[in-house]
Amino acid sequence: MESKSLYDESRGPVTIVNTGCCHDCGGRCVLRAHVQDGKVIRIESDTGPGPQIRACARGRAYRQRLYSNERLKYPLRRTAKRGEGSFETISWDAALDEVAENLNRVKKEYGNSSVLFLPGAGNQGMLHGPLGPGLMLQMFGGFTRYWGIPSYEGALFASMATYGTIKTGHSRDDLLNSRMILMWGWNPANTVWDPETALFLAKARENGARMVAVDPRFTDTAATFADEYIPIRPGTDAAMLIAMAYVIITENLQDQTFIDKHTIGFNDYKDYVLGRSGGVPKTPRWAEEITTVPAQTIADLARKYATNKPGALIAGWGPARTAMGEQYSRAANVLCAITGNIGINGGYAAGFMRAYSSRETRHLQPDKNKKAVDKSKGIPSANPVENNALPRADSLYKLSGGTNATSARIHQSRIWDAILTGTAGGHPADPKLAYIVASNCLNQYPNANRGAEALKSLEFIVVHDQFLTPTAKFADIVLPVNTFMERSDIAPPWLGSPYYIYLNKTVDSMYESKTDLEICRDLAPRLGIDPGFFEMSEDEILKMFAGRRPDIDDYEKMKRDGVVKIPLSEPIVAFKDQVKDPENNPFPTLSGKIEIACGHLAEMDNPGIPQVPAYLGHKEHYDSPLSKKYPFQLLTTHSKIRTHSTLEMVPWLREIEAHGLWINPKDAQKMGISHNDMVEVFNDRGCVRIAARVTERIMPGVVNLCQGGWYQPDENGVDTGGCANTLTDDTHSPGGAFAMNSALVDIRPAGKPGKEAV
Ligand SMILES: Nc1nc2c(c(=O)[nH]1)N[C@H]1C(S)=C(S)[C@@H](COP(=O)(O)OP(=O)(O)OC[C@H]3O[C@@H](n4cnc5c(=O)[nH]c(N)nc54)[C@H](O)[C@@H]3O)O[C@H]1N2
Ligand SMILES: Nc1nc2c(c(=O)[nH]1)N[C@H]1C(S)=C(S)[C@@H](COP(=O)(O)OP(=O)(O)OC[C@H]3O[C@@H](n4cnc5c(=O)[nH]c(N)nc54)[C@H](O)[C@@H]3O)O[C@H]1N2
Ligand code: SF4
Ligand SMILES: [Mo]
Repeated sequence: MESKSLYDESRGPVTIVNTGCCHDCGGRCVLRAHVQDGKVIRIESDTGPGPQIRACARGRAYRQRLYSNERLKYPLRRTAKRGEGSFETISWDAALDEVAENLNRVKKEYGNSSVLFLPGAGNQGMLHGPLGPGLMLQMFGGFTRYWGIPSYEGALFASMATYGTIKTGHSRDDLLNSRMILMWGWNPANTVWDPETALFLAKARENGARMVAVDPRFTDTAATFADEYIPIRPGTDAAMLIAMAYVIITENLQDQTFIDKHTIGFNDYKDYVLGRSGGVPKTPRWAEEITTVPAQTIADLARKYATNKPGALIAGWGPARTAMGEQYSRAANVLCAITGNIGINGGYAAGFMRAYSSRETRHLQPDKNKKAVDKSKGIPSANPVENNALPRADSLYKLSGGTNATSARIHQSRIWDAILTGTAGGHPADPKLAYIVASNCLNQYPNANRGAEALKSLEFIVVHDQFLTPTAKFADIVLPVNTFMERSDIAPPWLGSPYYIYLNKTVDSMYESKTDLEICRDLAPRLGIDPGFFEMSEDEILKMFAGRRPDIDDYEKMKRDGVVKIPLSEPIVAFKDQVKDPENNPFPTLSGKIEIACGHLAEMDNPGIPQVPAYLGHKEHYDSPLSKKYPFQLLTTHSKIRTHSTLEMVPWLREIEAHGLWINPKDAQKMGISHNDMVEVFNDRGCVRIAARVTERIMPGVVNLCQGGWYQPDENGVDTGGCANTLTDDTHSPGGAFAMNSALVDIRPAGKPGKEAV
């Protein structure tokens, strides 16, 4: 398509390229790039029929990332100590020779398990990003990697334990059938959760649904959509959900027919809730002490949710990203079950919440791990290092479709510990070399100071990225990668709406940057690997991927349009068949029913993951002994101006919201801190110096530092870049949840902006 009118006519014609944005931000949106003389001069979004897949400010501001002067332009070799950030420019040949030399050497000296592969979420297209390097290293004889995804590991574990699947969601249009919507620790106004979510929340509100937000912060979502906002102390949600069950059970508001027909273990849960099996009755008064939510509010919400059916309890992942995160998710799932809100229009099962299956990775390779696991023989794997490793005893290995249960992997939060302590520390490998692709792991994994120490101890580090991130500063070799505007790809939506976007290459690769795939093509021969796959053209591979998806029937049309929206004849409702006809459609759990008490968990016999959901404390809980030393609970939420640490360098986005520590005026006043004053936030793991954002939008006793600020320690080791993970704990819950919203901290004033700390 050509048009000139809007533009300077003395220059060339303007072409509109249908492309998209595919960073890991809860979206995957249509972008229409206006290109003139080989340069993107303007970006707009979906102009097609609704519901539109509309880009947010981050995608629309992408020109400032594409053309940022901070982009990596050439391959770099380190010239100073790790982390100092001094590099020299070298040729691609010299860089790849050095990477290959080190890979070959480490393999020979220590074996493939010493090669640590750390893929990140930077690119969410099917083709570009870590896919190529992963296949290459697999052909090279394998590597050690992590299990546990910080996004959702707690929610996933709970979803598997309760329902045996992660497909527990409804398509968003079904919100129009809900009479009540509980937005629990969920902030899609910022985090998107598929681009049409805000539209359907707005429509549901117009439709008269009662909307309630439960969150320690008065979020943009609460401000925009909620009729009622309930602040809650972080990490205590399980107590509130269990007390809601108490009200429902003692007032006989449960859906007994549904419970009898579709669930097992209700009586075990009832015993726990009523205090018959140890402990006290879990009354609203009991929960008020723990959560700070008034008992009356808890009881009212329970009654309304149980009697205004259908109701959608949407249990966000933020509260599950806590030290005992899976208990909250399990308690939410069970509340949906005992009220019979599952398998019906307008209801919701909570759980992991995938609706449509477009994110499943069938296009890559047959997943051998989907076979039933024989514990004595181990898990078959395409990665030679993992082949036939036994399943982890703390995993739900008898169920297929959750986290890979192999004991050959290291939990992501323990990667730094594994580098520093290796097999002697109980880990499955002794990492010597890190191969890092599309990941700012130093910044994004918990406990960044420990991460820096770990990265310093490795023999060799190679990073593929687009910017010199805090992680890249620790690399021996940094390889410049192009952005999604400089290549083609297909991207499924973030959680699972029924569409795909096709990203047409918009401009040529800038400077000497390449795709991750091209890097593998050039590296493969140096590693003695057949570069076959890597020599296929982008178009051949994308066509092959699309061909393996039954819901993409016209590849060329998708490519032309930049998007394929799959029409639904009716809203997707998880477990509709199981609830309508249970005889012929068992739940994919071991019992075939919703497991309020989970048999697999009972076998584990671990008090940290009891068979029914429970409220459990931990070492950094609000009432733990450590809270005397560090009295504030720190949240590290997802920022509206970044996708994790990506887009940090975009000036337009920085104008939207300044990075800072959210603190309630009551707390700030006690310490003499005013808005914009510098503060130091600290605990035993580190210290961050940052401006205070004094706001009533966060409850007293709780502070928030959005994750993604770039780690930048000064000469005293104080992080001046505002990286939340300078403060977070590198351990995980018994079910694998990350403790990123469970750090205790203290705060001290550190002067006025621009002045030295006091
Ligand atoms: N703009 C933007 N969008 C994104 C991303 C991004 O980086 N930027 N990242 C994407 C990715 S990969 C993911 S995994 C998702 C993450 O999506 P979420 O996990 O939903 O996002 P968060 O902001 O971490 O948390 C959501 C809410 O939970 C609240 N919360 C935290 N702890 C507790 C608690 O203990 N109890 C209660 N009730 N609430 C709590 C927070 O205050 C926050 O408002 O977002 C995706 N979307
Ligand atoms: N404290 C705290 N920490 C968190 C979270 C939290 O809630 N709290 N959330 C966690 C979550 S949910 C997630 S998903 C992770 C995300 O953590 P990461 O996966 O590390 O995500 P990003 O920080 O966005 O870093 C991705 C990097 O990939 C680069 N990149 C983009 N596209 C490409 C490409 O095509 N090729 C290559 N080679 N590089 C590319 C970007 O420039 C960027 O540096 O962070 C986690 N960290
Ligand atoms: S940053 Fe996310 S929500 Fe925004 S345009 Fe890109 S993919 Fe869409
Ligand atoms: Mo995530």
